[in-house]
Order: sequence, then structure tokens, then C-alpha cells
Amino acid sequence: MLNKKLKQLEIPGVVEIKEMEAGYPVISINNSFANAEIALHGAHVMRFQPTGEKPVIWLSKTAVYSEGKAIRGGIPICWPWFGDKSVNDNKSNKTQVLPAHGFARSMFWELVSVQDNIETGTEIVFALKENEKTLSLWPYYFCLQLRVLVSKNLSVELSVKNTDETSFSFTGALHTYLSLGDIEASKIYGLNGVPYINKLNDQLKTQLDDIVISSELDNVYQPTVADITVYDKSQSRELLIQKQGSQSTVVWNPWEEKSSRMKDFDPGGFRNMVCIEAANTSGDVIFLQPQETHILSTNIVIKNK
Ligand code: TA6
Repeated sequence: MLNKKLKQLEIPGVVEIKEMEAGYPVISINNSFANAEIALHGAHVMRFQPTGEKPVIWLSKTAVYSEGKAIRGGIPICWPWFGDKSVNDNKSNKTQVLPAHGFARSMFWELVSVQDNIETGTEIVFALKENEKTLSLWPYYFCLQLRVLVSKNLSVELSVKNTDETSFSFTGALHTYLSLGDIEASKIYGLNGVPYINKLNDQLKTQLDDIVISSELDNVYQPTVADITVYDKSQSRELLIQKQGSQSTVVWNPWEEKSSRMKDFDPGGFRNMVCIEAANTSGDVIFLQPQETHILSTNIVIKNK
């Protein structure tokens, strides 16, 4: 049963909040520009489809919607670390493996506000602050705020405030899964000449030409603040991915073998997606003094070709 506070934030005819599963609220936005869905779990943008367009965000048909499990697809919020992480417990001298990509994507956030403006679209704001679970994984006080603006474009902005009395550093990403008609008929522009780490073999290389993907690819490009264009030939459109507050961009497609080992990655789904992630990772670590704030954002613009 949806709690009263959530229901009161609905905007009739534009924003509806319902439970996808018991205790798993999803915010559905349907305005004059687009429709979208955002789960309260992870403040996770699941869907974005401008009016008259095909879906822009890829979402696995076999995604799992339960507390503690990140949704496969959409825009997972990787924070306060990107990738795998383990810590040594000095007392027990044991290594504790922590959840990949941090905890922000695998816990419920608070829905702070819902505003609709006929000119600019629908803005939804979520918040997450430290709690017993987060402190057990990462011993700092913080306040995250995610602002999602659903218009003809999709804008997602993560602000991180250090509310502790000591400084801390973090990494993270807006791990955007884009929906494509056919990955092998797509091209990715904007990273030519940029150095990257190939995470499949940890080799450092430089991107010489446009990216065409026909096998597993997991590259961290850095330094780059560039806009990325994904040319989706089979759907006759380009997706422009802009970002702020990030010096690193991750491009990922697991391809067939790796995706077949993930139960929540629908079979063959790898042919219709690519991740283009606005990140702070590898050498692009963010350091905040008490009361300082960092903003990481991504903006997705559709251009028909
Ligand atoms: O962004 C690329 C990546 O770091 C890959 O190495 C792969 O692990 C992917 O994220 C998905 O991670 P997940 O924990 O969501 O399965």
C-alpha cells in the first residue's frame, strides 16, 4: 500500500505513483514532451520515450525489481565508488568484498518533490543521506540529491554534498544504458584521440577513430569532457550525450557471452544497447571538504537523421 506522503506528490494526468511490486514504488511521468518511469529504488530512471520517438533508454526484460538489487538497464547511479571494491578488516584480517558500483543504486531513496511546468517539463527530485547500512559500508555523512527533468530531452543531475566533519573522496557514474536498433549498425563519435583503459586487459591505448562495436567492449576514456554522439542507423537517429562534472566517460557492451551469464540481462539484449556513462573514475576521483558539493550530470538529446 503506497504511503500517503507519496500519493500526495502525484499530479493528476501527469505524474502517477504506483507500486510495481509490493513496497516498490515507481513514478510514472506522462507530459506533453515525453513519458518516463523512475523507480524510488536507486532513484533509478527506468524508461524515457519522447512523444513520437522510440524508447531512448534500454531496460532489460528480465530485470529484477527487489530491494538491494540494482535494476538492469535505465540509469543506475554508481556511488560512492565505481566498479568493484574490497576493504581489509584489520581486526579479522579478512577482505570484505563490497557491492559493485557502491550502494546508491540498490537502496530506496526519498521522493522530495514533483513539479510540472508546461514549458520546461516535469522535474522530480530524490534524496539519499547516510543511514546504518551506508555507514557500515562507507563511514561518512553525506547528502545526495538527484534531479531528473523529463522534457523533449532527459536531464539527470546528481549532486553530492559532504555533510561530515571530515573530507572524503569518491568515484561514481551515471551508468546510462541507451536503446539502439542494432549495435553493429551503430557508431559512436566524440572520443577520437582520447586515451582509454581497456578494462578487459587493463591496456592503456588511444582511440584512433569512431567506435563501432562488434564484440565485448569495456573502455574508460580519460581525460575527456566531450559530448558523445551515438549514431543509431537502424532507427535513423542520433543520440547526443552531454555531461558536466566528469573527466571520464565509460563505454560498455558485455556482448553475448558475458550478458548470457547475467540472469537479469535478457537474452540477445546486448544487440540493442550500449552504455555511455558520465563518470568520475580511475584518475578522476572527487575530493570534497566538509560542506562542499560536487555535481555530475548527463543530458540526452535526440536528433532524427
Ligand atoms: O560500466 C562498465 C562496468 O563497470 C562493467 O565492467 C560491468 O561490470 C558493468 O559496469 C555492469 O556492472 P553491474 O554491477 O551493473 O553488473
